[in-house]
Amino acid sequence: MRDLESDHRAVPPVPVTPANFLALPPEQAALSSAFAALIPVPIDSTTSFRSGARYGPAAIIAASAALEDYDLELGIDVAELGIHTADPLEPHVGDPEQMALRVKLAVDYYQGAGKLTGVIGGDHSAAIGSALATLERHPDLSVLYIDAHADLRDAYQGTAWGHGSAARRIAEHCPVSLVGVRTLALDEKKHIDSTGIAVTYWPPGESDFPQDIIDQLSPRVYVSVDLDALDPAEMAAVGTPEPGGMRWLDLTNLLRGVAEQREIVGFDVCELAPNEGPAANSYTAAKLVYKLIAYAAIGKAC
Ligand SMILES: [Mn+2]
Repeated sequence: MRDLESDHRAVPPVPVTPANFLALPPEQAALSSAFAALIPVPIDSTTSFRSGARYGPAAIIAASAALEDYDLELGIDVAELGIHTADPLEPHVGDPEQMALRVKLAVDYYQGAGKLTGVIGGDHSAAIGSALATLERHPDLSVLYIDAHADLRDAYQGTAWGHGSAARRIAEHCPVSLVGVRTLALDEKKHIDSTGIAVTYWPPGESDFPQDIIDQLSPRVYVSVDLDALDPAEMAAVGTPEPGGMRWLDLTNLLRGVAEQREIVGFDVCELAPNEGPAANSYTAAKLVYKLIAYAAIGKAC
């Protein structure tokens, strides 16, 4: 009989698929040597239309096993960077504010270990704690908030800490640039007009995309992505799909430009509701997480 007590990495002597992002072997998934740490946040209790974003993190991690480690665009092996996948946070379903605090503490923990920290949602309320933790570490931070919606409601459905208020809560503390917006409430439009908060509506019209957006950002940037910013043709599996959205290359060209001209110091990718659309959408979401890590890494190198 083998002694499993002394064998903390007991695996059978056959190939296995590790249940972490990119299905990395232990040496590439270890926190100590990883460039990035990913925190799954499986919440959707503040979702207003189609729920199911709680299944997003698991679907993204499962789909990521099919991604190639080598990134053709950048010419780097993303797995070589080292990516640690944390255990999923336990949802606090009693109080969205407490959940935001829980995310903030978790992000601060991994940032304190020197890791590029990414949150995998879950609904977009996960961005609040993540962005605010990053702001405490980088007081000159600005937030690039990519979303079909403005998320500027002071409160919605009885909470000020839900996904409809995420940009509003963050913008109370640091500059926010909204990108991709194509639907909003009158109160949100009035708030934009009275505060002058930067919004790039979609499509971006005559503006110099993406440079005009990059020019709005401070040297260190937190990137928050609600996947509904993408057009439903490429991303239908979201709680609130909105036609007329960004295409994959619009989004990745923007993010690459930000990484080259600024420093990406944290991010979230939220709102995948995998049961609401094609399985291909989970793969797209996983690839976006992968691209954000890769862009942040090459940005640091240049
Ligand atoms: Mn949205």
